[in-house]
Amino acid sequence: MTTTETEPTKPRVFSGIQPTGRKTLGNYSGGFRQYVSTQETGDAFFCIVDLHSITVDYDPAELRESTLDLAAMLFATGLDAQRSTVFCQSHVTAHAEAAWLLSAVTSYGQLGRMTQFKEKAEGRDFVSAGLFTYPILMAGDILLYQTDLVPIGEDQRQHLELARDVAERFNHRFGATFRVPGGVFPEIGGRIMDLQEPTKKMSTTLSSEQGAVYLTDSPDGIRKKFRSAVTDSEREVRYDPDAKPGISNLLEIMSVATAEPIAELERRFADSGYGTFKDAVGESVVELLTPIRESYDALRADERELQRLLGVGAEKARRVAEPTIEAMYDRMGFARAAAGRLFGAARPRGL
Ligand code: AQP
Repeated sequence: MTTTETEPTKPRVFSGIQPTGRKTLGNYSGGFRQYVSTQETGDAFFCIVDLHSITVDYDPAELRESTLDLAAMLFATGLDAQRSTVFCQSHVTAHAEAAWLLSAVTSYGQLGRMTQFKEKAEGRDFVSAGLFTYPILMAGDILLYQTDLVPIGEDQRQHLELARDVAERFNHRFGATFRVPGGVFPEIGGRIMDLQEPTKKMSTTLSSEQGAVYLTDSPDGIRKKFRSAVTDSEREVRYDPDAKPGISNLLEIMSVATAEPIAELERRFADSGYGTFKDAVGESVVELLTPIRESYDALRADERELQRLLGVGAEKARRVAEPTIEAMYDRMGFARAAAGRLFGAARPRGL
């Protein structure tokens, strides 16, 4: 084990993203974009959280494909396999183990207050137990890596709060074991809204085709979606999320795409009609996403290389997670095999 793995001098960064559905501009803004900027400053781990994907109805064949889709998208948006550890959650069994152990210090009441659970459970005939316990798995994902910083969008704030509570409860009950992580939220674009229903977040699973912009949408498809984005009748390009959610969302999106401050955009489009403004927003997103889509297509075509990169990432992730999961078992009072983990590489003969 190298020194950098046990005593990181840079902050440890961790974030997870689900391999379900087509990734949206919201995921780009709260997720991908932040991963790339934090990889520059921290010792970064980015996890394709496939175990989370089975908490809602899904197709096993699609999960396999979308895991590689997401790996390609993580590299296409700028993650560098030399600098960041990119891996798949199910390749590191400590994640599932940590979730079970942490369930002992997670309150049922707090899980029931998670807004994402309520939103996703609403109106479904079948609500899996996994959808309810999902935040414990997420807490384990983060805590296993002794994480300092978690780059995420606003919708994950409540889940991160739960992870912090779980870490503190475990540390209090069993002795100091985890770092208590902090969130990194974008100043602009922490919650990109649905283009058709701008009071709801742009969502992979809940948005309509027209309401969400997908990272692999064609340039013309993107332009059309922005042209038909819902606004208001006032015709003034002004940032006011409460009174003007549609226009404010478009201003945030254009600011994310061009890195121009919102105030500057307000000035530039002060005398333009909504039509001109919407076209400009659409064009800025086309410019942002075109090189990403091209890079994605090239990377996605080489499955063997993607698998190789995920293999390298998993190996590093396993090494880094191992001391934490061992400490958890130990402090919780489990009798461990003298030669190491019962079912790990050091499994004693005869067991
Ligand atoms: N609308 C959003 N605005 C800003 N950030 C967002 N994120 C998601 N939606 C927005 C951020 O993207 C990262 C990955 O999210 P995820 O793993 O939860 O991916 P997902 O479930 O496929 O994405 P959705 O769209 O959030 O799906 P639903 O609504 O089905 O759960 C996270 O950092 C998240 O904050």
